[in-house]
Amino acid sequence: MGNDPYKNVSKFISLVLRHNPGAAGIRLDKHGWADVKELIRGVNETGRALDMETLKEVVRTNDKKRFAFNEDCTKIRANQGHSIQVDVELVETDPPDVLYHGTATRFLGSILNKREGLRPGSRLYVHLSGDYQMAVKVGQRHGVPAVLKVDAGQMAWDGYVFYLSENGVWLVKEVPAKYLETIKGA
Ligand code: HQG
Repeated sequence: MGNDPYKNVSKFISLVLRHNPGAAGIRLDKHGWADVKELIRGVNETGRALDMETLKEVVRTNDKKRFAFNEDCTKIRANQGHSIQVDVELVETDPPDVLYHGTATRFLGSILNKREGLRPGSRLYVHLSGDYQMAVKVGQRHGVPAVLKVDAGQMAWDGYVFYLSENGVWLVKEVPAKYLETIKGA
């Protein structure tokens, strides 16, 4: 993870494909696809070197498999994590009984005490993980990590729809506080 030679360009591509295509002067279609040639041209125009071979390596070696090509590699999109309104054709999937959400201890007051639950914030979905350790890592991005256990089985029973992204991230529109329990963090 720490020695990814493509980290900088990969971060920029994440920004472009999830949040701000205009940063590379491009547009996404309604399914979140960017034209590969346009993306390469646009990234180069920002002063970052990128060619097709490198882009393929970025996609192949990405630690979280964040990006996907279409079949003939003429289009590329982010598998999840968007803040712009796109439909990446997420697959509705029955969740396991338990999922985890990594956050920071400083957010627990509003999530649990104020009973706001988990909100997607600027993204389209709340991101959950089947793996506790991954949730700890996600939480660390925001500060002192806290991990919430999500009663996904009960949520599904109650009619909440879950999606599993191509790269294994569980997504749901919201998680009301009653389905949450702190298992790490104050
Ligand atoms: C928090 C990374 C206060 C929420 C990761 C989180 C993930 C609340 C933050 C993906 C709240 C939003 C997404 C409430 C939620 N009050 N805080 N009511 N409800 N929050 O970055 O889940 O590396 O948008 O707990 O691996 O941290 O980019 O979401 O702390 O899968 O591919 O508001 O990003 O993937 O932060 O991360 P984010 P996230 P990548």
